[in-house]
Formats: sequence, structure tokens, C-alpha cells
Amino acid sequence: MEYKNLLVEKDGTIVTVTINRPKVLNALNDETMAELEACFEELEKDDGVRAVIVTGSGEKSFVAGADIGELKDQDRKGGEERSLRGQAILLKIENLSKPVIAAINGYALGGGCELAMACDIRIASETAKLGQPEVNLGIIPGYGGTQRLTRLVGLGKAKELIFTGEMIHAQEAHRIGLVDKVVSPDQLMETAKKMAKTIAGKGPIAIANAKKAINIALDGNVKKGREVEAEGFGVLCETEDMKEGMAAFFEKREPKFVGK
Ligand code: CO8
Repeated sequence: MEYKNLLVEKDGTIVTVTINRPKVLNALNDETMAELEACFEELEKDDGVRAVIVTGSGEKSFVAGADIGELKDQDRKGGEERSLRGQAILLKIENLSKPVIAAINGYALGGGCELAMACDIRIASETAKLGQPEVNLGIIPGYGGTQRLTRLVGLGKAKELIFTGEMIHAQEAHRIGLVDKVVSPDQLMETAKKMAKTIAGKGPIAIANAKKAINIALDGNVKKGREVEAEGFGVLCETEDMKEGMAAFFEKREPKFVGK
């Protein structure tokens, strides 16, 4: 299947999905999210696929977040709906019956970090930077990131990252458990492919069942957490602060938040 914003390459039983909007650092607009959904539905059905790698086009960015251009005009209902839809798409990736490796080749910010966290294993280039900078725009993570980040790095670190909006380098992300491996940029795809091939060599039913069981192990109150996250996201879409945060981004200036 051909996509406008994704490159999908098959090498034997391994499929590499590349988010391909380099002009906006591979930001996820609605169209790309819909394509990701369609692509992962195809991958689920294809018995010839044993492992998937997700990466970003170019050397600078994995995915620099949701496309802020599409977020800036949404109202409460639209924001909540977009959040719920994004959560559902990332859940499809998390629940794919095949292993998914994120090869983080640069910025993994906001929705990009959330996309990486929906993958099973994260391998980062030494040059990658990760973070949840949504508060700088007057919003919060909306693709399940509040839940997945907390599970990966613990309460304190999740709050620090989400409250400060600060980016961290790959090595720090590795230290806190946000990424599983850090390699040099030229080794990134090779390392991801090698791991994908190793896993693809195991029984696919074993991998599928292991994945299912491991995912359930951490599924405490995550459903409720996602609902709360989406509701909060919708609330923020009615605020002046969200408009100010996004306007400031495009005007390339510091935002002035007023708490309304
Ligand atoms: N959305 C839209 N455009 C973007 C985005 C984005 N997330 N990120 C970068 N771009 C664009 C820039 O506007 C710029 O466009 P132009 O060339 O037309 O000015 C181009 O990409 C290149 O970016 P920069 O010039 O800014 O590149 P720098 O190297 O100076 O900076 C950064 C790189 C630090 C990554 C910077 O681009 C940046 O801060 N980007 C935004 C990061 C961010 O805030 N991400 C979070 C977005 S919100 C989000 O992800 C919410 C997820 C949940 C949503 C749930 C409901 C929808």
C-alpha cells in the first residue's frame, strides 16, 4: 500500500515504517495518524511480517510531536476527540501482535515521544533528544503519554519531564529507562534491524503471546488514565494559554501564560 506521509519498506520479514514529513521534522498531522492506523492494520493482517521498525525521515528528527498547526484551532470537544483518536491509534501499535522497535534518529518530542513509547523497544541514536514539551504550548500529552511515561520512568521522573517540558539527551533517557539502548547514528538502523531479525527468528506465536501478557502486566488503571488525559486535553483546548503557546511557537518567541 502507498502512503503520502509514510515510507514502508519490506526486507524479508522485517518492515520499516518511516514517518516522512521532514520539512516539519516529521510532525504527526491527522493524515499521517490515519495512515499509521491503516498501515498497522495492514501489518497485523500480513503473516509474512515478523517485526516492525518505526523511524523518522532525515537525520534531525524521529517525530517532533503532533502537528501544532492542526492543534491551534481546536475546541474542547475537538481536542478531546483528537486525543482519543490518537490514543486508539497508538494502542493499535502497542497491541500489534508483532514486535515493534522504535529507531529514534533525532527529536522524539511530544506525540513523537508518545509514539516511541507505544513501541515495544526503543533504540536511540546518541544524537537523539526526547521530551514531552506540551506544557510549553499550554497543553499536556494526549496520545497516552502520561500513562506510558509514568510506567517507563516512574512517577517522579514522569512528572519532572512533563511539568518542566525539558528535553533530555539519549544517554539520560537510557539512564532513566525511557530508551533501552543508545548507539552511534551510523549504527542505529543496523542495530534495530539486527534486533528485529533476532526476534523475527523466534516463533511468532510465542512472541505474540509474550507481548500480550507483558502488556497486560502493567495495565492497572491505564484505561481510566487515558480517559482523564483526553478530557484534560479537551479542557486545555479552550484556554487562552493554548492559543498563546501555539502562537508564540510560530512567531518564534517566548509564550506569556496567564492561567486562563
Ligand atoms: N508541529 C508543526 N511544525 C513543526 C513542529 C510541530 N510539532 N516541530 C517543528 N515544526 C516545524 C517548524 O515550525 C519549522 O517550520 P518552518 O521551517 O516553516 O519555520 C520546521 O519544522 C523546522 O523546525 P525549527 O525551525 O523549529 O527547527 P529547530 O532546529 O530550530 O528546532 C525543535 C527543533 C526544538 C524540535 C523545534 O522545532 C520545536 O520545538 N518543535 C516543537 C516541539 C513540540 O513542541 N512538540 C510537541 C507538539 S504538541 C504534541 O505533540 C501533543 C501530542 C498530543 C496531541 C494529542 C491530541 C492531538
